[in-house]
Amino acid sequence: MHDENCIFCKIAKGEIPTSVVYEDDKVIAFDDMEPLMPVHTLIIPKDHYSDVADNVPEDVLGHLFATVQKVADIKGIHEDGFRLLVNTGENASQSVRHLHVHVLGGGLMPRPND
Ligand code: DGP
Repeated sequence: MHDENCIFCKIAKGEIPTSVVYEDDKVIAFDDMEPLMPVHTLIIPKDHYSDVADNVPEDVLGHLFATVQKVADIKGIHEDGFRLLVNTGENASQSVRHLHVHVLGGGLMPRPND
């Protein structure tokens, strides 16, 4: 369940130094290297799935999203609110083809159509 050419698989295996926010046996959360907001953390499954539509088992999806509130608590953004972003495929400009959830917070974000 790993792709040796995938940068996020390398992060999941601890092969690349990363600012880890949370980790357990199934997921790892780490700070984005190009933050768009004061808080910008990525949550990934440790197993490799190219995106959210890559036949990801429901328990993996559930665990991934259950981790969101842990990250929000750790980062102190739970109360004020935050945004989740899951870019999927070419039209969404997904640049890393390993499923990841962006957790963005720490300030007011305009609605996408504003
Ligand atoms: P996306 O466009 O949804 O595929 O976003 C991928 C994000 O991953 C982008 O915001 C930059 C981030 N990223 C890419 N490579 C690395 C890395 O090696 N380390 C960290 N911390 N973030 C990375």
